[in-house]
Amino acid sequence: MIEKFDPLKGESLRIIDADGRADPDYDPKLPDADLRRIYSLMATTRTADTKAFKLQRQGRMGTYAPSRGQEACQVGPGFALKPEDWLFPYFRDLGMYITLGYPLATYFHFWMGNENGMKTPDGLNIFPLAIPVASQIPHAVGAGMAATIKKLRVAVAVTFGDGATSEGDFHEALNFAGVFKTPNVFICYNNQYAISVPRKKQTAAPTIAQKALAYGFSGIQVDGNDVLAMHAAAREALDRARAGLGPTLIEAYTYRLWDHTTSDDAAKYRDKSEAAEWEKKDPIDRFRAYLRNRGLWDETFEKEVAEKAAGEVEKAVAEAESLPPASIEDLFSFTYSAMPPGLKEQLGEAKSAAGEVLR
Ligand SMILES: Cc1ncc(C[n+]2csc(CCOP(=O)(O)OP(=O)(O)O)c2C)c(N)n1
Repeated sequence: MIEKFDPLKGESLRIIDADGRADPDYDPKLPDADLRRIYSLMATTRTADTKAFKLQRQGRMGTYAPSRGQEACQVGPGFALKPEDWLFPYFRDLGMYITLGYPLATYFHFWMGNENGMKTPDGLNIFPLAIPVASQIPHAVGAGMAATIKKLRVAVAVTFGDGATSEGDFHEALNFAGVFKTPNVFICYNNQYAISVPRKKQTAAPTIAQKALAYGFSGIQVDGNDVLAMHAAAREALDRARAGLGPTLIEAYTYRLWDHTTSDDAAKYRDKSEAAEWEKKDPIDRFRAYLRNRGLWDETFEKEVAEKAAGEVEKAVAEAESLPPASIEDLFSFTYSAMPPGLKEQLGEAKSAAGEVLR
């Protein structure tokens, strides 16, 4: 399927149309239970994301990067990953985390300022999320090369935004991936902005997907607000990676409905009418229409999903807030196994500024 959509011809994959009707040629034909589960995961992501935003405003969470509008491009591929695969995520990936079963309380704890929140529980192959833009992409390719050397039949997925594609790390990583035919799936959430920089100032190329061609492998642009399209594209790319057929770049064409982070004000650089147009393409509404057409959605189901999501989110917040808060040491402890003298000195300064005695 991936080869059928040529980014150079402006072709992109979309399965569910605006009325919630699926293209029978590309519908991945998931079992009903899976479809309902995907809806529930998207709804939980929306609920948790909204809660995180509010917690920041109440002073109960640090700076937070919201995922509103990007639930389909995160949950769709997350649902295609197998437990033995690896994920190298970045800071805007709540739906991935929820789909892969990362404890929400632990995730919230991270955004409350505690590095322990990035200690992935045993059994989950998720690297700590990257804040430095694009730095996770070479790491993912390295992991892909390691998997090949160890003859593991696993795929290694990595997520990043459109802004990351301007970093050297992106190009170096994709070049290695092409040359060494690594089992990577590169998922770019093209949400149209890198903070205030619009996509058209990021690259002169008409699509991000086509950048894969220069590195000798396939790229596909996908409607990132269509969860089935994102799932189908990711599933095929992950299967190909596991089978030793090399990497794929997936460009999820989507939109960040809220601010870049809680420290940003998108109204300063985006026209309100633009966001209003994208509100109409809400990925959860689209998938709900699809489920309704298939007789898999009604008000009772909606209520069940909403109550379950609210319950899980409230429980996670209570748990995260009961965990120990971050200490000053935590800000310094996680880069080096033995702290170099310069950092030790800064730790001392930070502690005395905070009125603590250096131990
Ligand atoms: C190496 C690096 N440079 C700059 C920043 C500051 N910064 C944080 S997010 C961001 C924009 C990222 O945009 P994009 O990659 O499109 O992802 P999005 O935030 O839109 O999901 C920048 C420049 C950073 N975190 N790391």
